[in-house]
Parts: sequence; C-alpha cells; structure tokens
Amino acid sequence: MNKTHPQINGNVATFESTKSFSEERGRCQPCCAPAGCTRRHGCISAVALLVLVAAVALAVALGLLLRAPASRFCAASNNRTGFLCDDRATCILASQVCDGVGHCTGGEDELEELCGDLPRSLPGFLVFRCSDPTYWVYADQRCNGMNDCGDCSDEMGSSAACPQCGLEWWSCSPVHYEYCSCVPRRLCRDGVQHCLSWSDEFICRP
Ligand SMILES: [Ca+2]
Ligand SMILES: [Ca+2]
Repeated sequence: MNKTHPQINGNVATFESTKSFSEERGRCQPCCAPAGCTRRHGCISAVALLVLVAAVALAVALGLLLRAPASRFCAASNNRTGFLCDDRATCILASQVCDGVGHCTGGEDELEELCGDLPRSLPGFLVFRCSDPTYWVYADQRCNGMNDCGDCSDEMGSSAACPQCGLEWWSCSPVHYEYCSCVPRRLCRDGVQHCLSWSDEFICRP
C-alpha cells in the first residue's frame, strides 16, 4: 500500500504538472523549455506558411483577373462596345479587333490567340449572335442602323433590343437592303427614294 499510494500521487502529480505545462503553452507564455519552444515555433511556421499561401493565391487570382477578357471591355465613341488596349487608355471599336490592321500600339488587337478561331477565340462581349446562329457580327454593329446580320436581327431582333431611331435617323421601312427600320437623315430630300413611303423625300428634313 505504501508503495502504491505514492505511485498514484506521483501520477496525479505528473498529470497536474503536464496539464499546467500545456495550459501555459496554450496561453503562449514565453517559452522556457526546449520542447515548448519547438511546438510554438512550429505553430508560427504553420501560420506563416498559411499567410504565404494566401498571398500567392491572391496574387494569382489578381493576375487572372487582370488577364480576364472582361477587363478589356470599354466604351468607344458614341458609347459603342470597345476593346481596351494594353496601355489601358486606348479604346478601339470592337469591329477593329482582328480586322487585319493593328489599332493598338502593341498590336494586341490582332494576336493569334485572339483571332485564331473566330468568333470563339474572341471575348464574348465583342460578339453579337444573329438570329441565324451561323452568323455573327461585332458587338458595336448591333444597333448601329446598318443591316449587318443580313436579316436585321442586329437592329430589330429581340436580343438586339435597340432603342428607337436616334436623332440622326429617320424612321421608315427602307427601300434598300442595307437599312432596317431607320435611314440616315442626311439622305432625306436628296432626290433619291430611301423609304417605301417616300417619307424621306416629302416629310423628313435632314
Ligand atoms: Ca485591328
Ligand atoms: Ca447593324
């Protein structure tokens, strides 16, 4: 008995000692034992590693965001859909991308990765799909008054959702195939019929 009791007391004493030691380390007390220092430094290293991984992930995400096609979107003249050049200042018309002429200083509007497989290789915001899905036009050709799709779906289609004829246009049913529901006012009273109703010659004023 005399031998057992001290053993129990000894275990209790050891347990209390361990508990107390763990609690101290849990509270991040200044390390005073080599084992405690190792574990604490391990925790600090793990946190540092996590911070490093998070920083790298953030940098990669930021890089991908900057390279994302959507970041090329800009509003060109007359609020038409444009393509932002690498200088982040020059905004060219969507239809100037992959037209065989370098409009951006660095020629990034004519790169193979952009123009190699039209229209799939183009960012989606540059493309407008006509009613006939085999045809497409550049986004800035939607609602520009001209029949670019050939079936006027870029001017009168529900997906085009164009506003009424602008101030520089006259609303009528055009004679010519190139127009859809408006003709340019500059063609009014020019002695040539452009509207089926002749309203461009008798009512409209340039
Ligand atoms: Ca071009
Ligand atoms: Ca058009």
